Formats: sequence, C-alpha cells, structure tokens
Amino acid sequence: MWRIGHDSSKSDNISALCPQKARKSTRIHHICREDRNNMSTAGKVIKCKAAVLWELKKPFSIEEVEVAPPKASEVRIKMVATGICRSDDHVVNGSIFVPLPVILGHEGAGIVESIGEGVTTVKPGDKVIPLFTPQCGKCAVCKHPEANFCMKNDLFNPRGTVQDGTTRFTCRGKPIHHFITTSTFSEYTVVDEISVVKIDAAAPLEKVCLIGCGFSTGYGSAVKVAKVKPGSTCAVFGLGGVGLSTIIGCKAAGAARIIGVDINKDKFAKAKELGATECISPQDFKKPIHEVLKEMTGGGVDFSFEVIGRLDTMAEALSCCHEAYGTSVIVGVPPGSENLSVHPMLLLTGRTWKGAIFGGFKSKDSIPKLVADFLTNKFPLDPLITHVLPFEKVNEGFDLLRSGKSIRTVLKF
Ligand code: PAD
Ligand code: ZN
Ligand code: ZN
Repeated sequence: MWRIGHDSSKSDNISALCPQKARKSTRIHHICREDRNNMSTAGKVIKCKAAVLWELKKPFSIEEVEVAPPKASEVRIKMVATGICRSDDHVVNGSIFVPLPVILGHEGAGIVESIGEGVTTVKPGDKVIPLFTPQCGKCAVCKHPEANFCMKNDLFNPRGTVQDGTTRFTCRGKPIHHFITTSTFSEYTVVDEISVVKIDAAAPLEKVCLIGCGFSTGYGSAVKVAKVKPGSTCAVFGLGGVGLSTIIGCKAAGAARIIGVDINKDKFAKAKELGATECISPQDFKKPIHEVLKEMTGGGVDFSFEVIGRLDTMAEALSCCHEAYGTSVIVGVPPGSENLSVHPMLLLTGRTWKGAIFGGFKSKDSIPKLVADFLTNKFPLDPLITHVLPFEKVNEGFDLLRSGKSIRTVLKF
C-alpha cells in the first residue's frame, strides 16, 4: 500500500539545497565544523547496538552495527528514547512493504552527535526529533499552504536509504536499510537535514519522542485534518496511542461528545480519562456499529476517525458520520494491496472523506511548536506511556502492543 505513487525527484542531490555548502569548503570552515562536532566520534564510524529486522514475522535481533559518519546535508543522532508504533509492527507482519534487512523505529528523540557539511539548522548537542515525513521546503507539497506529505518522503516506493540513495548502516558486512528516513531503533542513526528538527533544550526526550509520530498524528487528525468544531460530536475507532491522541485533539477543539469505539474494553478507562464521553464495543451489538452510532446521535456524528487500519472499520467510520455534513478521516494504515469499495451515494449526499499522514502537520514547522505546547501543559503525554523498557527489550515491547496490554512502550537507550 505504501508503494503507491512515485516521486521522480527523489534522486535530486539534496546538498544543492544548502547555499552555505560552497563557502564551507575552506580549511577555516572545516575546523569550525569539527570544533562543533563531538571530537571523539565525529568523522568516524560508530559501532553500536541496533535492532535489525532480517526477515518478516521474525523477532528483532539486537546486533552490533556500524554507523557511518554523516555526509553533506546529513546529521548523525545519538538516540535517547523511541516509542513503538503500530506502523512498525505493520512492517514486521508484512502489511507495509519496505526493503529488508532494515532498522525500524520512527517515533524517537535524541541528541545530535555530528553534522555533515552544509548543515545549518542543527548542531552537535541539540535535542532533536527525526521526521518520518520530511519537510524539504522546496517541493510543490512543501510550498502548498495546507499539504504536508513532502515529495522527499520515503513512505511510498520506499528505497530504505537516505536521500543520496545509499545507506549509512552495515551489519555483518551487509548494508542495512533505513526506515522512512528515521531508523530510531539504533543507538545512533543518520538522517538527512530535511528529516530532523531541533526542539527545546528543556524537553524530556523520553516523553516528547511521541510527538515524532503517534501523538501528533492523532491530535492533528482532529485539530488540523478534520478541524473539529466546538460543540460537535465525534467517534474515534481504535483506542491505541494514536486514537487516544485523536481524542485529546477532539477535546482540545471543544467537541461536546466523543464516542470511543474499540473491541478491547480494557482501553475504555483511559479513553474516558482523556476525554471520551462514552465508549462502545462493536462486539456488544448485533447490528453494524455505524447504525448504533447513528441511533445514538440522531442521524450520525459530525466527525469520525478510523485509527485502526482495517477496511471494514474504515467503511463503518464513513457510514457513521452524518450523511449531509459528516466528515470521516482515515488515520489507520490499511493492509497491503487491498481495496475498499463504498457506494458513491455515501459521498453524494454530502459526506467528506479524507485521510492524512502525520496528522496533516508540516513536520519541521509543527514539531517544535508541539513540544513547546507540551512544555506549557497544553496537552498530556504521560497517560499514553504505559511501559518504559531498556532498548534491548524491544521484542518485549512489541509483544505488549500485540497483546493489547500497552498503549505506548518507550524504549530508553
Ligand atoms: P494500536 O494497535 O495501539 O491501536 C489500535 C486499536 O484498535 C487497539 O486498541 C485495538 O484493540 C483496536 N482494534 C483492533 N481491531 C478493532 C476492530 N475490529 N474494531 C474496533 N477496534 C479495533 O495502534 P496505534 O494507535 O499505534 O496505531 C493505529 C493505526 O494508526 C495503525 O494502523 C497505525 O499504523 C496507524 C498510524 N498512522 C499514522 C499516519 O500517519 N496516518 C501514523 C501512526 C500510526
Ligand atoms: Zn507511527
Ligand atoms: Zn518537500
């Protein structure tokens, strides 16, 4: 599914984006850059631990990998924390295609260890979040005032590399692929400058890592993609880390009624704590859940969100919003190559159906603001973090997700 579409501009030399590159070729500038880099490791290959996925449907293998120094316009990051998102699991189970072997992980936070030539927006020692949807600032999408799915992304037609088409990871003599320009399941990772952003030095990295994916995706789906209105009624299908963040967004936007939908009732208490006014399980009803929701709301909800990644629940979420003015947002990533068929009348009467990656947020612009909002208590992250484990226990973290016991597990390095 993530292979649909093609970005012909991917092979552009990204270093061309950096006007300072030419000036930095002098000896003086070279010394300056080395001064700012971590002298003990800058320019050298770093050997460290990473979780390598060699084969689908197999556990991660904690391996010693070599991480090459960043080339021009690249940044090497020492990871401090990373969340585990269902999208990582979609790769393991084969629903999302990426080239193997690969270092997964895309919801991380860390500290810049060294920078390549021409990098100007981050420096060694900065706290940063890697961006699974880059923001190059130059493409048609980046120039569009609303759109966020930068054409330099590696989600559709993934190459599993940095922008120059090569990898910075090797293990047992083999190149290891990057994952959606992030690869946070490694003590060190290398990303392009367009795939990393500096955040406030006061930010607790073991929490704000969730702003790198799950939180922002859910929250933005409500406040930015659906543009939930005060006093409205919302239905959120799927009460995992992303769905709960959608609830936080619906509440922040002033929704009067927020109905959580999940087959795992253990998720209901937290959903209510975060703003759901009621929660229902489709398994408690004989009729389809969209009919139940229409009855509960006198004709349909204003906004519905599918935050699971299943075709049947995407159709239910669309049907449960009001036929004349409802908006339904797809957030969950659907399985592989399957299609969803819906009757056009569902849209003809006035519904709006949309979807977004990363909550519709332009990543570089929005992440520092979201971190600042977290630091001023505009929204919580703590309730989303149910487990904290050392990085080496990555497989245990995935077991917790698969068994429905965790919301977010944060792995600490
Ligand atoms: P999660 O597995 O923590 O949560 C999914 C929830 O759905 C769980 O609570 C399940 O119990 C529930 N569920 C499963 N099946 C059903 C069903 N038939 N009916 C009702 N509820 C059900 O996942 P998550 O919150 O990490 O991610 C949710 C989805 O969002 C997933 O597909 C992920 O890949 C996608 C995602 N999209 C983006 C994006 O940019 N669009 C970003 C991050 C995650
Ligand atoms: Zn994610
Ligand atoms: Zn772009």
